[in-house]
Amino acid sequence: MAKLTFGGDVKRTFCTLCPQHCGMLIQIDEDGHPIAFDGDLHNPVAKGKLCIKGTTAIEVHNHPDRLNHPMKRVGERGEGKWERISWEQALDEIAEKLADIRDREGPEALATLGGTHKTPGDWASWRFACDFGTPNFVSQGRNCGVGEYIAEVSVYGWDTVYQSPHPGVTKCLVIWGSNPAESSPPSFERLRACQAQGAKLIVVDPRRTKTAARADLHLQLRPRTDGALALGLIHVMIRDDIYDKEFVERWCLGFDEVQAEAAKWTPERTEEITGVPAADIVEAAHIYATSGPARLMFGVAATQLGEGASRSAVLGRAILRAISGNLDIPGGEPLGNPYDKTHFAWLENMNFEKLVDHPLRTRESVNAHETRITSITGYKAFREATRRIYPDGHTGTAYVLFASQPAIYRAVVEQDPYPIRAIIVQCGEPLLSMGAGQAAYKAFTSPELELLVAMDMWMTPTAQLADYVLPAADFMERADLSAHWGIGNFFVVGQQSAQTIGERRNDYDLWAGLGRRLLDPDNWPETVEGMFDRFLAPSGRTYREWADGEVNHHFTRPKWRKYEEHGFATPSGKVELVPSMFERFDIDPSPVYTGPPYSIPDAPEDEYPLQMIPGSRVRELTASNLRQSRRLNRLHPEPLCDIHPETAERWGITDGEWMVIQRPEGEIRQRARFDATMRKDTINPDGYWWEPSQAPNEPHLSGVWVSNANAITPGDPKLSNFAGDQPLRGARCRIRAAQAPVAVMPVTP
Ligand SMILES: Nc1nc2c(c(=O)[nH]1)N[C@H]1C(S)=C(S)[C@@H](COP(=O)(O)OP(=O)(O)OC[C@H]3O[C@@H](n4cnc5c(=O)[nH]c(N)nc54)[C@H](O)[C@@H]3O)O[C@H]1N2
Ligand SMILES: Nc1nc2c(c(=O)[nH]1)N[C@H]1C(S)=C(S)[C@@H](COP(=O)(O)OP(=O)(O)OC[C@H]3O[C@@H](n4cnc5c(=O)[nH]c(N)nc54)[C@H](O)[C@@H]3O)O[C@H]1N2
Ligand code: SF4
Ligand SMILES: [Mo]
Repeated sequence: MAKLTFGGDVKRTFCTLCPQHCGMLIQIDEDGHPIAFDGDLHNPVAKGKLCIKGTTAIEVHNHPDRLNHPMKRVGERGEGKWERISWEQALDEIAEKLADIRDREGPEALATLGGTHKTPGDWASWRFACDFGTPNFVSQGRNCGVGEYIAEVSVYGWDTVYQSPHPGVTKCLVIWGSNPAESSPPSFERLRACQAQGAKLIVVDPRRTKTAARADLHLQLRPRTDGALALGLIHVMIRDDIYDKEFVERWCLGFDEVQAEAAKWTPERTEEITGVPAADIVEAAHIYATSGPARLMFGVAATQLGEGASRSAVLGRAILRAISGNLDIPGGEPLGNPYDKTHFAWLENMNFEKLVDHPLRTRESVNAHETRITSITGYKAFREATRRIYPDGHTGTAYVLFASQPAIYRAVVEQDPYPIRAIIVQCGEPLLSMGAGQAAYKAFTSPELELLVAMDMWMTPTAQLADYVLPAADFMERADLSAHWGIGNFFVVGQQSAQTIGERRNDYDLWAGLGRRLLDPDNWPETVEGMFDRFLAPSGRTYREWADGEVNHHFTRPKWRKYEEHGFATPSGKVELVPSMFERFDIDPSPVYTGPPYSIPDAPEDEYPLQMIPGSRVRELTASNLRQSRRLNRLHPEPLCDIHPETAERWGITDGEWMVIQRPEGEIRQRARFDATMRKDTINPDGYWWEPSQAPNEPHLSGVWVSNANAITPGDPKLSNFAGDQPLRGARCRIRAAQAPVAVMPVTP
C-alpha cells in the first residue's frame, strides 16, 4: 500500500484501540467513509508504525455489531428488551434520576466506572464527578495501579510512570512485572534500540515472556514475592558498596532503616522466598548498580499483588531507583515534568479542587475508611507536601482520588459505609476487565441500584444489564486529544476523520449533556472541541489550529536534576526511603517485606496449591475489547492457560484440552497450553474472556462466567492493597481436567 500523506482527503489522528495512541492517518471517500489508513510518520510515539490491532480500525468502525443508537431498558435488567430513544430523552431521563438521587442521598451516591486511557471519556468523567460532588470515580490510574503513584510520590515527590528510557544513554533497563513485547509495541521498539546501543536488560517476571527471552538476566520469581526480591537486591548493593553513597548521604532520609532491614535479606534467604537463584540476584544487583544510567520501568503487576505484597513491592522498587542514584539523571529515572504551562492547562480544568470544597459533598469516598491514603484527605495531604515545588498542583497526587471498585460494589449492596444508587460505566468493562467480576454483578443486579448506565461501542455483558445503553464513537469519528492521563509531558491532537455512523457520540458528550442539565453550563462547553480549546488556551492556538496545523503534538523539554535547585516534593524536601506520608496514613512505612508471602488468605495453600497470574497482555487483543474483530479472533479464538507440562500431568491435563481453574469464588474453563518455561507452581490464564457472538442477556451474558478469570479474582475490599488496588495477580487456585468442552455457567454469582 502506498504511504498516505496528511492533507485533503487524508485526515490525521491517533489510534485508541489500546493506550499507546500511535499516530494514524485515515483516508476517506467523498461520503466521509474511511477507506484506507496508515501510520503517521511524523508522530513521535510510534513513528509511523501500527500494530495488528490498529490495522482493524476500519473493520471496527464498520462492524455490524456496533451500537448505533441510545436504548432504554423496558424489561427486567438483563432480559434484553429495549426501546430505542433519542439522545435528548436519554440525557433528560438520566439527569432527572441523578438530580433525584443527589437530593435524597447526596452527590456521593453516584459512582462512575471507567477503564484504561481511551480519551475523551476518562478525564471527562473525573471532571464531571468532581463538579457533581462525588469522590466515587474510577478511571485509568485505578486499574493500572494507584499504589505505584502513591509510593513514588511519597518517596521522591513525583512519579516516573510514563517516562521512557533513552537509547544510547540508558545503560541498564529493568522490566519488572511488565511485558512490552505484547503490551506496547512502541516501548518495545525503544527497548530494542536501547539494547542495540549497549544497554543491559534485566526482566523480573514469573513467566519467560517475549521480553524476558531478550534479557541478559531473567529473574523468574514466585508471584507476589517482589518485595523480597527488592530487598535482596538492596542487600547486595549495600554489602558490595555499589549504591550511590554520595546521593544517599546528601539526599536520602531513612537509609539506616533500609540498611538494617536489607541486612537480613542475604541472597540465599531471598532465593528461599522468591525462588530466584542467589547467584542471579548478586549478578542482577551488580548489573543494575554499575552499568551506568538505569531505568526501572513501571509494570502493572507490582500493584496487583494485593494486601501486603504489593506495598513492599512498590516501595522496594522506589528505594532501588533512589539509592542507585538514577533519579532525574539523563537515561535514568526522569521525575516527570509537569505539563508546559505555556501550552497546556490540564489540572486547572479537572475540577479536583472543586471536589475538595464542594458545597454538597459531606463524605469521603466509600473506600476512604479502609485505604485512608486514597481519599480527599490523602489528596489534600499530598497537595500540601508537593506545593513548595508544584504550587499549581501535581497530577501524580491527584491519582489518590480514584475510588476502589470493590468498595463501590459493597456500597451498593450493603450500603456500607453509605449507599451508592447510581453507576455510570463508560470506557470500561467491570464484569470482565476490572477485577471482582462477581461483586460487580451483584451490585449491577441489586434492587438497591436505581440507575445503571453503560456507554460503549458494543453490547458488552455490563451493557446487557444496564438501564440505558449509549453508543460510543470510535477514535476515527470524533475530535480527539490525548494528554496521557495528565502525567506525561506530551500531548497530541486528532482530527475527526470519518463521518459518524448512526447516533454514536464521543464520550465527552455524555458528561457535557449531564453537566449542562445539572451543573453550571458555563463549565461544560457544548462540544468536545470547545473543551479542547480550554486545555489548549495557554498555547494561543485553538483545537482546530492544532488539529489542522502542520504539527499536532507538543513535548515539554525535560530538565534534569531539578532537585538540586529545589529539593524533592516530599514533606522533608528529601528522598524519604521510609516515607512519612505512609506513616501519616497508618501504612507501614518501613522497608520490611510484608506477606503473607505466597498466598492471599482466602484460599489456603494446602487446598489451592497453585498461583494464577491472569490478565497478562496479548498483542492481538486489548483487555476484553476487540474480540468482535474477525481478523483478531482468528489469531486468538479461545482462552488459553499457560501451564508447565509436569504440573498439567500431575492433574491429568492434556495439552490443548480444556482445563478447569478453581477458586473459592467458583471455576472457569480455558484450554491448556503447555509451556516448559513456566514455573511449576504458577499458571497464566488468559484474562478478560467472553464470547461476543454467544447468547446475550441473562443468564449467559455472552459467556461472561465461562472463561473470565476476573470472575474468580478475589472481590473482598480487605484484600486490596494499601491504595485500594485489587489482588489481580498471584491468587491461589487449583486445577483439573474438564470433562465436557465448555459448561454454560460454571460460576454462579
Ligand atoms: N486479572 C487482571 N485484571 C486486570 C488487569 C490485569 O493485569 N489482570 N489489568 C487491569 C488494567 S491495568 C486495566 S487498565 C483494566 C482494563 O480495563 P478496561 O479498560 O475496562 O478494558 P477494555 O476491555 O479495554 O475496555 C472496556 C470497554 O471499553 C470499551 N471502549 C473502547 N473504546 C471506547 C471508547 O472510546 N469509548 C467508550 N465509551 N468505550 C470504549 C470497549 O468496547 C470495552 O467494552 O483491566 C484491569 N484488570
Ligand atoms: N495488546 C495489549 N496492549 C495493552 C493492553 C492490552 O490489553 N492489550 N493494555 C494496556 C494497559 S491498560 C496497560 S496498564 C499496559 C500494561 O502493560 P504491562 O505492564 O506490560 O502488563 P502485562 O502484559 O499484563 O504484564 C505484566 C507482567 O507481569 C507478570 N507478573 C504476573 N505476576 C507477577 C508478579 O507477582 N510479579 C512480577 N514481577 N510479575 C508478575 C506477568 O507474567 C506479565 O508478564 O498494557 C497496555 N497495553
Ligand atoms: S499499539 Fe496498536 S492498538 Fe495500540 S495504539 Fe498503537 S496501533 Fe493502536
Ligand atoms: Mo491499565
